[in-house]
Amino acid sequence: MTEQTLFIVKPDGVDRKLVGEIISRFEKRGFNIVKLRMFTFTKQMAEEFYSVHSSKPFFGELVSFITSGQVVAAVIEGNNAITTTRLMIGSTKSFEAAPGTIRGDIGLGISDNIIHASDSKESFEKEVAVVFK
Ligand code: FUP
Repeated sequence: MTEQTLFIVKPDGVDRKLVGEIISRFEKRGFNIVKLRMFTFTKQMAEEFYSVHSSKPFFGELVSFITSGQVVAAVIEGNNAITTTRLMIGSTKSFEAAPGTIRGDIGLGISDNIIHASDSKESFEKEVAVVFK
C-alpha cells in the first residue's frame, strides 16, 4: 500500500554530516522524496510537534535538543512507508538499536538519536502540519 511518512534528521545528525547518508538509505530502499526542508525548530513548534510527550520527564530535554540546531525534514512516499521507515530507524535508545538500522549503525544516544520518524498515520498528519505549514 503506497503511503507517506515524515522523517527528520535531528541536530546531531546534521552536525555529524549524516544527512546525505540518511536520505540515501531511504532512496536506495525505493522511497520517493516528496518534500524536503532544512530549518530550525522554534520552541513553540517543538512543543507542538512533541505534545504527546508533554507530561514525560524528558520533555524539557527533548524540546531543548530538537531546537538546538538545524534539522532536515523529509516527506517520503512508497510501499508501507510508515512501518518500514520505523524498522529502518531502529529502537529509540540507539545503544540498543539493532545493527543494520540507522540508529544501530551510526548512533549511541537517546535524545541524540539522529532521526525521528512518524509512528502512525495520525502522527504523520499532525507532524507534517507543524513542519510543512
Ligand atoms: P521514537 O519514536 O523512537 O523517536 O521515540 P519516542 O517517540 O518514544 O520518543 C521521542 C523522543 O524522546 C526520542 F527520540 C528521544 C526522547 N526520549 C528520551 O529522551 N528519553 C526517553 O526515555 C525516551 C525518549
